[in-house]
Amino acid sequence: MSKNIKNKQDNNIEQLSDFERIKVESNYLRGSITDDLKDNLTNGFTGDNYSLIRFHGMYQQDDRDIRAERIQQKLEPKHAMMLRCRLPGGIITPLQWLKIDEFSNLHTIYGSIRLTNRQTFQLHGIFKSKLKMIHKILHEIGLDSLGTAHDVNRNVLCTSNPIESTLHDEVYRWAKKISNHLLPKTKAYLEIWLDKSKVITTDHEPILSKRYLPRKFKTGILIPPDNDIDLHANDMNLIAIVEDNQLVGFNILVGGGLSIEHGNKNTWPSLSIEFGFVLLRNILIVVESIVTTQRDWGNRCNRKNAKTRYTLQKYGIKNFKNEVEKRSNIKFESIRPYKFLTRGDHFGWKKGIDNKWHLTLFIPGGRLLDDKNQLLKSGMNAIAKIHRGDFRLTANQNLIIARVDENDKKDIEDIALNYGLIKSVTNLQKSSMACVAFPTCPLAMSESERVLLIFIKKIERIMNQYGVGAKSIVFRISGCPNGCGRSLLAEIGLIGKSLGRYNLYLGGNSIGTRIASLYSENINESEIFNILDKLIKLWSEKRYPKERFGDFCIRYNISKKIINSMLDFWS
Ligand code: SRM
Ligand code: SF4
Repeated sequence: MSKNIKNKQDNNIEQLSDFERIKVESNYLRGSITDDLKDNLTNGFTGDNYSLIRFHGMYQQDDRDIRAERIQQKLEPKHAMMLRCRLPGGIITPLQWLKIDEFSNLHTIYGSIRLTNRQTFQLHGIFKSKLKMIHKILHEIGLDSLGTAHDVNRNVLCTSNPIESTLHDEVYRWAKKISNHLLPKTKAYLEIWLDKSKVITTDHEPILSKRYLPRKFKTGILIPPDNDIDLHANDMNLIAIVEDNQLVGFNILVGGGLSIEHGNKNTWPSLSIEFGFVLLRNILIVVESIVTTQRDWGNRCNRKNAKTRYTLQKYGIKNFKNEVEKRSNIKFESIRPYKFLTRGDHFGWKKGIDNKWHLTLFIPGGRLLDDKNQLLKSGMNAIAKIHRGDFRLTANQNLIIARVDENDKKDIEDIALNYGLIKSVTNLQKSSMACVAFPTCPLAMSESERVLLIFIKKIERIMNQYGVGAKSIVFRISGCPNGCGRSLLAEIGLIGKSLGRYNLYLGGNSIGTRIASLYSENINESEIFNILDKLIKLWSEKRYPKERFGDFCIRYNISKKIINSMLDFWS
């Protein structure tokens, strides 16, 4: 297909993005990946395959710390892949963990397991020659990485709060069901990575189509009052509604998203919009209809405006919703009452209603790796060897040792203490987050994960100085405006501009239902902490009892309250 073909859905004369050609010509995501795997001359993938491997859950990267040096030496960049596992709702068994842990120790450059804020893990630094090995290992333990990247429905999130255990089980099953329902149906993954012989039947993608989606699509399921998955980062959200102790259905919200482009006013973040309530029995068809409407109406010319929030803006919320009702033959009922009270994880030991215990651990920057201070990775390995429950990865890059019997509690706690997995953690640390950024992320403009603890310490010093050191502020950093660290939902959010320089956003709230606004642009570290010094001092002096920093910033007109993000965000 030529890229000059008109985008028929839009009936305009814009050119289709080249990604559309790649998808359609890929033969259901096969491309010539198999040929590239046989090519030992390079560690990278060529042409369209560079993009196509993303549908299979891998990104080609290179170590940016040594990129310039290698260019000087006229060497190819040190290509290696990052693999992101599919783990709807973030649950993984100890046995699965041990296998992943072993692979990361033996066959990755960095030796780490990186928990992501979408409840899964990434392995960074896998050479091309080891890719089939990791896919085979994943398959043997019942996992895969299909559809964790690119233009499909991504890893489905699910509230990880362990307290409501029975309800959690039921809602978690929905996360898996939706993930499976929306998964690419192509056999390409099995053929390429698991050497399954080519299946004779023709491929068919009943939901995603041969063109797949116009852009990434994100889904989350929540159990109020927790908004631990940050619903407003997702294209589609399902809020569990419980009546008479029974899950009866979900409120559906559509169109959240956080990424922007510096200076591009045609991009903006958006809260997810309430569509209505749907009974359990109708959930799958409604979910599917939302996805197919976005599939058919989403912008396939300009990827910057291709996500669901832009489709809603272009066609109108009412029209989009009517189309979903038409396709599903289900009418949305009025939204049923729900309320969010918290967003962060519930650290420490908590008892579930099934008498099992759950231990939530704080993992700095989501990175499991041994260093001289903490043996986080070895500690998890030791726990996995004795644990008889499971692990839950949270959407805040932390980890829950879940379903622990009373009898095993002490042993697990002893290991966690010995290896530094339980440490005293400040309130600021608990509500902080950073994206990966350097050295692996090709899009990073500034540091993020590697400066997280340094920045936290500086903010804590200021907070202590003004007597508010024990308070919590949601603080987040992203290394570029893609905003993977969800900085635009923080009370203090930093977004990278260039090395050492950031935009400072203020005014999000504690439960993640308000978008932060730009306070200061392109500032360096010392400017950031000078500003925060003044503002935290003011907050400590003028705040109402219990008033949070983000709320104070709005009340004091330090930051603007964003009501309509499309209009307000850049004004
Ligand atoms: Fe992200 C791209 C890491 C959550 C918005 N993100 C990337 C890539 C793959 C860079 C790339 O395209 O080459 C990063 C890999 C870095 C590395 O070396 O590992 C990356 N994103 C991450 C993770 C690991 C951040 C983390 O520290 O946890 C998260 C993985 C989630 C997962 O398991 O699937 C991650 N990314 C997010 C979120 C937050 C969320 O989903 O809750 C966002 C903002 C919400 C949203 O989508 O609006 C986000 N990532 C992006 C974007 C901008 C997309 C857009 O709408 O324009 C990109 C760039 C792109 O897709 O073109 C991106
Ligand atoms: Fe990379 Fe930017 Fe995402 Fe950070 S926000 S992981 S720098 S793409």
